[in-house]
Amino acid sequence: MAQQRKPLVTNIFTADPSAHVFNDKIYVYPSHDIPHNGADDDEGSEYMMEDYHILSMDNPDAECVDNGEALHMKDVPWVSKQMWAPDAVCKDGKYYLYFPARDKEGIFRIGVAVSDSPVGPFKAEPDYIKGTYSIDPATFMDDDGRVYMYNGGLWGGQLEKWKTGTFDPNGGEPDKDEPALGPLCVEIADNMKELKGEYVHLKILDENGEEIKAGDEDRRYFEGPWMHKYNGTYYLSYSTGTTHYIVYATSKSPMGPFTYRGRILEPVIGWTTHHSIIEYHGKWYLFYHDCELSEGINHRRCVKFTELKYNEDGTIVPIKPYE
Ligand code: FUB
Repeated sequence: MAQQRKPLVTNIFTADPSAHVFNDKIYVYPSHDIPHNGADDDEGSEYMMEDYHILSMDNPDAECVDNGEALHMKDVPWVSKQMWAPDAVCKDGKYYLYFPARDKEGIFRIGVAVSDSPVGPFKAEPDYIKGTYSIDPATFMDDDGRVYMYNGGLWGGQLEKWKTGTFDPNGGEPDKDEPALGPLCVEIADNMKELKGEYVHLKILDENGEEIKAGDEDRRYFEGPWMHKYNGTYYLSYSTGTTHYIVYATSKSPMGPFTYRGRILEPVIGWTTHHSIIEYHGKWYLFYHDCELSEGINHRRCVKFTELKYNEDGTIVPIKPYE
């Protein structure tokens, strides 16, 4: 039986859970952390993942199953290393796994792999999706069937190196009093293997309609975006990285601009925090990770979930993960 706020599986280390409901079952697309004794750094070199395992649960009370290896780096011709946080979409009976990894030049790109089953095995396209860069793809199918990808992450995720639109290995974050870099958003083409158009940098505004500044580390975007829709409003949620919160901003459009609304999850054990949000049979759930299973080793994480509640005005009730 899966228990809320407990590791979903303990046979492997898992992180970055992207949860979805397909055919009335819950599927979780996580990163698969590989244990090692190397040091941590600001580039995230400690996150050495090489493959994906898909988790599934018949319902939130059922046992969580590790469905085994669904895709391995050796079968993805364009990847050199670090297969990080993935996500998946189901369209016309096929499942598309979107995943970031470093290409042969060491630049993070997003690739896609296809399967007839939500748990794989997935077959990767030979090259990454043209026009993509950085990490943490989160895919969202709107009610009209259009599919959007949100992605991007600072530091190890290289987002600031693309500030000018081309890759600058020395590119840094904006100054503290300048607008922060927002996540990227782009529509995915009907064939699910290309982009429709180019990335847009999403704007996240404060309560005065001003863009959140790069120095506002409690609220600015860092990595790990997620999109969901609740009562017709688009909720963009993300990690603030250096301050370790999951926070959210809302809009009437999937491409914003978004207005910051508050926190969803207080810091967990470990440096990173990463989440997803789903509805299952009328209840809402937050999937997240921490390092409880490894007693605090940053690259040995475990995926958990808990119920998420809204207030009547559409704000989210903040979650304290250990209370
Ligand atoms: O798992 C590697 C990286 O750590 C992810 O891409 C980030 O979101 C953070 O969780």
